[in-house]
Amino acid sequence: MELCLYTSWFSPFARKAALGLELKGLPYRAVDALKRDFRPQLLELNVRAEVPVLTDGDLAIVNSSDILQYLEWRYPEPALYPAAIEDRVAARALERLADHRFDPIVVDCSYWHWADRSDQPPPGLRAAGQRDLEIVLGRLEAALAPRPKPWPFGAPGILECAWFPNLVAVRPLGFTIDEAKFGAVLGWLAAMRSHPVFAADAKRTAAFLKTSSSGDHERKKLFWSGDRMEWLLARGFHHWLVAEIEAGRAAFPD
Ligand SMILES: N[C@@H](CCC(=O)N[C@@H](CS)C(=O)NCC(=O)O)C(=O)O
Repeated sequence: MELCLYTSWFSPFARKAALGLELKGLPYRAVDALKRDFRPQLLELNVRAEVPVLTDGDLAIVNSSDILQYLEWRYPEPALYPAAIEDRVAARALERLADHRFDPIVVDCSYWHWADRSDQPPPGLRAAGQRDLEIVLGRLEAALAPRPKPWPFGAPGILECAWFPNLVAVRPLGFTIDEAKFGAVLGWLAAMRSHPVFAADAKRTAAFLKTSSSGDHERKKLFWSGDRMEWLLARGFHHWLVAEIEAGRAAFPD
């Protein structure tokens, strides 16, 4: 049966699912599902029109965490989850930290680097981003520091899949990660960067960014959902978001 990943090499969550497939050594077909002309088909697979979606024969699995869990059930070896139950709980908690706290900050601050817009970020956004990234990285550092090196749970798995795509983007986006404060995080990032699966992922995304065009992909209207809106609202950027909506520059899940 063919595995097919509906993806975008620009999406941290789609890359997370792809990394899971690749760590398991599973061959799959990749479809660029955020291409404008693919939208009707993507809506059939996922009512929210979000990537990633994995199909395995007749089964369609939506949502990156569900995809990693499915892969583990269906193709158990090599494992993406730690063996010990308490480590599984810890790894899932750190996966959620990446998905729900880290991703919104990185993505919300990234728009001025790739979207089709000529303005500047709202005043204070980047400073709020740096401050909150440090809070989240502090939590990650505290969790990683006492654990084995280079892989906190013995081998790369759900933790690395969830963190790598956004963590590798932090410095290129102009944020700082202080070596004195975040030594365990930076050592772990270096280990991922030199692992063939993660190195290939970073290369693929860089190549995608060079070739993708606003003709093929939406770059004017930003897609807003859940935690990415929550972070903006919680940090007082609600007026900016409302202005984006009123200017017709916001899209939402159907
Ligand atoms: N909770 C979902 C989030 C997926 C998500 O936010 N996908 C974004 C890309 S990172 C998306 O497809 N957005 C639609 C768009 O940009 O048109 C997951 O973990 O898979």
